[in-house]
Amino acid sequence: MSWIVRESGFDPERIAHHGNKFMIGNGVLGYRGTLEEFSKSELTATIVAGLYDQVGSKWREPVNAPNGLETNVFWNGTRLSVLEAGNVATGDSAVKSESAGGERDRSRPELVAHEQSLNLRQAVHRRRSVFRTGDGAEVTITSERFCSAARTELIVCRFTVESSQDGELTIVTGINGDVWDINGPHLVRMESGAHAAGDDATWEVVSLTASTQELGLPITVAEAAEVASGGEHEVLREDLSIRRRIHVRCRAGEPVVLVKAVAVVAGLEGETANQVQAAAIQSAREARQLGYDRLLSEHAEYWERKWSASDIIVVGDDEAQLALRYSMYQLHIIAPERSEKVSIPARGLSGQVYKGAVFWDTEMFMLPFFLYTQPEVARNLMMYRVHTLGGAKRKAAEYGYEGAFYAWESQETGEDACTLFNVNDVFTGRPMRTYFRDKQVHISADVAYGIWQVYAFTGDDRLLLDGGAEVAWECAKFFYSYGYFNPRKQRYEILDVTGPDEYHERVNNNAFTNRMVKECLRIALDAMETLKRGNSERYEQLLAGSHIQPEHIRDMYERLYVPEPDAQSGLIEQFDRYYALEDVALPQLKSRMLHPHEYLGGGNGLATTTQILKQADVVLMLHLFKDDYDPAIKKANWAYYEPRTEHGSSLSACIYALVAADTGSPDWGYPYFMRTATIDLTGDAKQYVGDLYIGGTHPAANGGAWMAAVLGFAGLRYDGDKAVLRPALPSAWQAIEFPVRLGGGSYRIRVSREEVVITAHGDNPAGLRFTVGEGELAVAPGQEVRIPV
Ligand code: IFM
Repeated sequence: MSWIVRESGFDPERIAHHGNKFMIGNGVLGYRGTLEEFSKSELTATIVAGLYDQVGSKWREPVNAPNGLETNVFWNGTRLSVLEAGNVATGDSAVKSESAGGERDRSRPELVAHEQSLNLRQAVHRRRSVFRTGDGAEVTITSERFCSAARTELIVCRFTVESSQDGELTIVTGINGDVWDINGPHLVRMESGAHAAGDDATWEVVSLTASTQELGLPITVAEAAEVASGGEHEVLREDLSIRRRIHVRCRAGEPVVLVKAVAVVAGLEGETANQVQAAAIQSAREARQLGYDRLLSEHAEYWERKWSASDIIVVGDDEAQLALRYSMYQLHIIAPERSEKVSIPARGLSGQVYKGAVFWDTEMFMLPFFLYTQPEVARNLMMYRVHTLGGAKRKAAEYGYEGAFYAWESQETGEDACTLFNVNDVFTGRPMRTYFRDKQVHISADVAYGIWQVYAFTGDDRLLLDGGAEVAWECAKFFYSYGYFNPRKQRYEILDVTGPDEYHERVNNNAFTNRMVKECLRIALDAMETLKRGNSERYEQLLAGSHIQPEHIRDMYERLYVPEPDAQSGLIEQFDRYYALEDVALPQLKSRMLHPHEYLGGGNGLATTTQILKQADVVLMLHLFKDDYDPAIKKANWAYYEPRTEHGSSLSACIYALVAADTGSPDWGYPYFMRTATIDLTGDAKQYVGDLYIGGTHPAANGGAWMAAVLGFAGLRYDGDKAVLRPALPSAWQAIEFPVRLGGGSYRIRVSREEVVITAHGDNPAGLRFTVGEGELAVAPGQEVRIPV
């Protein structure tokens, strides 16, 4: 049961939310959970990872590929669509669409049942809609689709129509290039093609090829479609689409099955339009030959492997179980398993929101899931930062600094897609000056931190030698040039920054930022030592000609000011003079709002003069550097900052869950965990900032849910040498069980109220030391160890 996410009934108000909730993907393609009869008005989208375009001076964003799954059904000439059905009669949110007199319009089909579901285990989306037509027939449409994990250019769909009566069935299916864009249109020179498959010209592959406006990158969507029982076919071409009309005489009780294999291939590595087109057509043809069942079973095999590396069992809490699996599902469908040239955008592959850009979300919120379950993906994510170092160096130079200042919103080259005016004022419609791009300097420290995490976890110095050390070094140089040496206090300070709490821009000595910078400097020094040993030539090159040398970085590391807990209260001030701001309660602040979407930060935002923060800031620091602070300090700061936190970012709640678990108060943390884990199930997240639509999926929260469960409630930590388990299960949970990869070995860990059980895989290269409670033990390959708690 806990593998299925299901919604019954059709509510037009929930189309956009369901588009996110029922997404499928394979890390290369993301396909929104819309229905086959939907078009751009319902926000259909096929997002290709790493393919971006800019039209004129509009925002640069991901390209939405032509929709190859579009399918419309006509029963005796009448379209069967949930959008046009006269009456909906299922589910809590059923919509009654009746004529003015309350009478049903009998000429229109009636939607008598509708359901959408996701099978998380196999990553398959299903829909079932039952229509009653004017002539009394009951026609059931079912579809099943997946983005193949085995063939990552492929989306496969099986679409079935079955009727209670004989009738004329027309299916119009094909590729629609008239797509939803926020800042498009991105695709030009669209050309359709129909290609005979071998000797049998009836079942040809159809294709749409186009190129992006800015870089002229080619993309082809090719579709092979087949109705097992045959029928009459006709190809229909329009300017922006190619479809086929399939006419079938339908017999009562005999399903008509259409199988579609849609290949989406883009020229990301310099391929020509011809090459891209040939590859897409070839892929669609091969898929057609293999058939739906083979394609599904090879796809499902991949997913079995993903789940065996990551699935978590929560005993005693079905809701949490499903939400946690769903969170991991969302991460799996966007993970770049086979590419180190792309990372994970803040809204995954769910559309063009946030410009498809990669934020610090990846390093700080998603990376741990991959580190502990699929370290090779974690390495890919960090190699993306190595490949985009050029963009980061250009950004630092643009602002007059040394080293690497990573993009706040990074796309494929590392150039910053973040604009200086990133939010619109809802009152005037005018763009507002925001300082995300210029002042969230912590991004460079977050990147270095991520690189070090991968190195420390895997114990493999290749990432450092393959460019990771250079990244860390360049980030440290950036901070050295950005920092300020206060001669009076004889310390380095970091002035004029924006920390995680974006409502307070341009502050001095943000505790989180300063602590992260300190860590970055340490990482750079250590990473450079590794580089010196592994590639002394490169080490010398990096230092040659630079006035910033390791001794400068060391000096800054040693004398950098990091705000300390107050001796009496234990509180850490978020930034200089934070306590001088108005201490208003959150509901009171909200009562001052004049518009539900008004932005609380920026120049005049209501929160800027108050202590209300957008998201975890000091508390995030306490989570990342947990060994540096006593439990009493963590508790005091949690208690102080939580009521002042709006949780206006989806990155916030999980951190409060983690720190609550860390301080032995898992029940405090549980509601924050649930909020994080259900964010894409409920759709209860901020949809607007100013007038900017920010809806989509929330991979950082998905990663946060995993962190809260495994690092928080199970209390697991691994520093590259030994693992520590300090469980703090919430009352609702009897046990949690999960697999992890630590130090190159595979382990299964079960934490219950009575005991911790650690099982090491027989093929592990070596044993590993675990600390559980007060005790320490070594777990040898193949060994199962039980420790009472
Ligand atoms: O990176 C976050 C930021 O911390 C808050 N605003 C949204 C961004 C993307 O998730």
